[in-house]
Amino acid sequence: MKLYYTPGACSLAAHIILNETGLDFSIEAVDLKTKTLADGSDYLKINQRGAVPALEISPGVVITQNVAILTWIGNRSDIAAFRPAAGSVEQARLLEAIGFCEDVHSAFGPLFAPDLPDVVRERILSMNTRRMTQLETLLKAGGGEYMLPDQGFTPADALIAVILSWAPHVNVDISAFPTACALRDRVMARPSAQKALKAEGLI
Ligand SMILES: N[C@@H](CCC(=O)N[C@@H](CS)C(=O)NCC(=O)O)C(=O)O
Repeated sequence: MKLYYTPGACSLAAHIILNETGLDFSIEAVDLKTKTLADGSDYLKINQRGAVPALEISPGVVITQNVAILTWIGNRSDIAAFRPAAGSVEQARLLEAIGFCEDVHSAFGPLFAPDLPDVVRERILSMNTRRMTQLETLLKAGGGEYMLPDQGFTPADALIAVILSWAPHVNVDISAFPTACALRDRVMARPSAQKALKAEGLI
C-alpha cells in the first residue's frame, strides 16, 4: 500500500491512521504546485484531480478522498473504532464526523491561496468562525476528548487535528476554541502522529 502525501496536508491524517494500525505501507511525496512526484513524473496520472491524499491499494489501483481512504484503512485494521460494522449507527456517525471535518477543511484550505481577494478571504474567515464554533460546541457536548466520545479515538480525530494545525500557517487565531485546540494537541502528541510528522520532515 502506498500513500501519496504532501507534508502537513490533509494526507497527514491517513499517514497517522496508517501508523496507528501497524499495517505495512510506504509513502511518496507529491509537489502540489507542479503536480509531480520527486522523480518528475506526472501525479495527475495517479490522481487526475491532483489532490492528496491518494492511496494505492494494489498495483495500479488508487483510491482518493479522505472519507474513502480512512474508511478503507480502518476496515483493514484490527482497531474496533476504526472499523464500525457496515450499516451500524457507529459507522454512520464516523462518516458524518469525517464529512464535518471536510466542512472545516473547506474553511481553511482556500486561505492558503496567496492571491485570495480580500472580499473572498473575509467570506472564508466568517465561515471559518462558524465552523470552529460548531466544532467547539460538538466537542464540548461530548466531553471534549474525541469527536465521537462513545467510539473513542477515530480517524475523524486525526483529520480534524491536521486541519486545525493549519491555523497558524494561514494566520487564523483559533485560541477562542480551547476544546478544539486541546484535541489537536492531544492527537499530535500521539506516537503515531509524531512518527508521521517526522517521516514528512515536519519535526
Ligand atoms: N475532498 C478531498 C480534499 C483533498 C484536498 O483538498 N487536498 C488538498 C491538500 S489538504 C490538495 O491536495 N489541494 C491541492 C489541489 O486540490 O490541487 C479529500 O477528502 O481528499
